Amino acid sequence: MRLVVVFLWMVVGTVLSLETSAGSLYDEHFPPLHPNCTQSLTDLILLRQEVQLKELKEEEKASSRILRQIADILTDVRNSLNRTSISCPGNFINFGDTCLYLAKDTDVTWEASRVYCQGLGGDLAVFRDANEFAEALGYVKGSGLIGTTDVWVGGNDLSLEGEWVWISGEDMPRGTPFWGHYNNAREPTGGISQNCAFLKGQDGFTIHDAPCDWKRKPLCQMKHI
Ligand SMILES: [Ca+2]
Repeated sequence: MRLVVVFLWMVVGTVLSLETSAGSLYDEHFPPLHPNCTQSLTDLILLRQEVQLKELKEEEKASSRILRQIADILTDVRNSLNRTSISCPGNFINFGDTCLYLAKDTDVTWEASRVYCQGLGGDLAVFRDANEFAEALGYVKGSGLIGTTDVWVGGNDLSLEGEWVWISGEDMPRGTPFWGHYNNAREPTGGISQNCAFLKGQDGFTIHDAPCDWKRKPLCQMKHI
């Protein structure tokens, strides 16, 4: 009987010991959840969503940028097609929104040049800005003229000495790059004896003033038809 009691005591002791040991092992490998664990998990999910949203926004920005670039390219293509589809009559050549024609075989006075150009449906050329002036100069210089050739354009101070205006009614610009030099002085320098504007070949086809009854070649201009 005593042996049985001792044996049972040993079994109970072993079981209690095993339970204590198993509890320690469980706690060691599966620590209890931290009170903030749920909060941390939520924060992690939110952070991940925030990153994904940021990436989506960046992709959206890139897509918008590409669409804008495509739109710009299409606009350029359309403008280019419009330009090439614009026609100029006869010997006129397209420059911007106007047509130019240099009558290389005609030498007439300034007034006669206007009549000549008007007979073709235009008038003497005027330049609204430096770009138009540069385009016209490129055309004149590339026309195969000798360097001493002079060309009438549509500017004058016939109405009021010193008040240079285009035949279209606008004031003519002064200085560079339009007007050239004569005897180291900036044109116009001719006073009351020189009231009509021409492109002087010997001065890089810049504008000079001259007596209106001199004979030069007309640079005609007309709007697109
Ligand atoms: Ca004058």
